[in-house]
Amino acid sequence: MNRIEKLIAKLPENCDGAIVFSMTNRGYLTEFMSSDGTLLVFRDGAFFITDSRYIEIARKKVKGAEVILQGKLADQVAEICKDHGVKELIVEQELTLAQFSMFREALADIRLLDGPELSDAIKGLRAVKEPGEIEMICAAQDITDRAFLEILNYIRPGVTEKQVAAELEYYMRRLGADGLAFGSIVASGENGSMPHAVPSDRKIRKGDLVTMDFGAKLGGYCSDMTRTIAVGQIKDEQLKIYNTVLEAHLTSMAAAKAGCSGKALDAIARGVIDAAGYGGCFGHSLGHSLGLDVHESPMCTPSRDYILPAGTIMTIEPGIYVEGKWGVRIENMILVTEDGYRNLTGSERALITLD
Ligand SMILES: [Mn+2]
Repeated sequence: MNRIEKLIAKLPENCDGAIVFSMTNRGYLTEFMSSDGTLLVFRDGAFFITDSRYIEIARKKVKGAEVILQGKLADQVAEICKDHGVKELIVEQELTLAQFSMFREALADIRLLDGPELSDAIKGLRAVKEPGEIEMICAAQDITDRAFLEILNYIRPGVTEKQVAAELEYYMRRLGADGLAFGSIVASGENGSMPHAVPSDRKIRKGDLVTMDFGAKLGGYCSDMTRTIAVGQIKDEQLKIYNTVLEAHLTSMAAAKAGCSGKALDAIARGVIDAAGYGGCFGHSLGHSLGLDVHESPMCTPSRDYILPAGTIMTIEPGIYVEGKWGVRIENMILVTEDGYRNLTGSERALITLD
């Protein structure tokens, strides 16, 4: 079964089909990425409408849908629906209000269902990676790991966070990345207490911890890793934080297995951090899935209980952030399996100290 056929099997019974408009959901289902396009999925077939910029390549690459050149989109969608006797269509929750209004106006005779069922069905498909997707994410991570080794030769007192980010990104591109999975984070010294700090002109100094969170994109797929390294001699408290985060990372990861609860894994990591006296210093979730997007469902979070299926890829990324002082985060990706997990990140996790 191709991905569109898998979606058809999961469509709620009360609808005749679905409109998939958002970029990554469309890209996932058709296995063709484009900034423009509309996918109509009916029980008896699917149609992918796109404009002249993509039509030639779409005709070669789109899987499981008939490719149609875009004219006046709203009229085309209405006509195709009429030809197929469609009365009720489910739309994604990812649509903007403006897009939803456009379809509602164009499809006056059709009932549009805007519940979560379509988005949840696609999330469920995307959560379980196919072998080819796992291979691509591993290849993206291999580039990311190699870029990390390279950057260790570049970091020294006096270079700025922005310079480190630029070099990291250059290494990833040179090693074959198509682009970045997300804007790289390089946070040194006191900037390390902000989990999503933007690289600044701050110069790295002796005694700094430097957190780098980055990932390559390859074939549409993201990788994601974080390492905190030390430059020069660090204080005992910095080392204690590092070792606590590492223990939280290792113990929560060790409990990962298909069918386990993401909330429970988060609680294991949070328990280690709280017990070391850093309660309240780990504000974000333990981890997230990723694929075509850098953040995907499911998650390991205290705010909702997700059950992790076999074949999902999760990040495990606990951190401790002490405002105005410093921060540490260690992030690997794992493939969740029936027996446990497979670690997909090759880089060293023991503290690396550069002189
Ligand atoms: Mn991450």
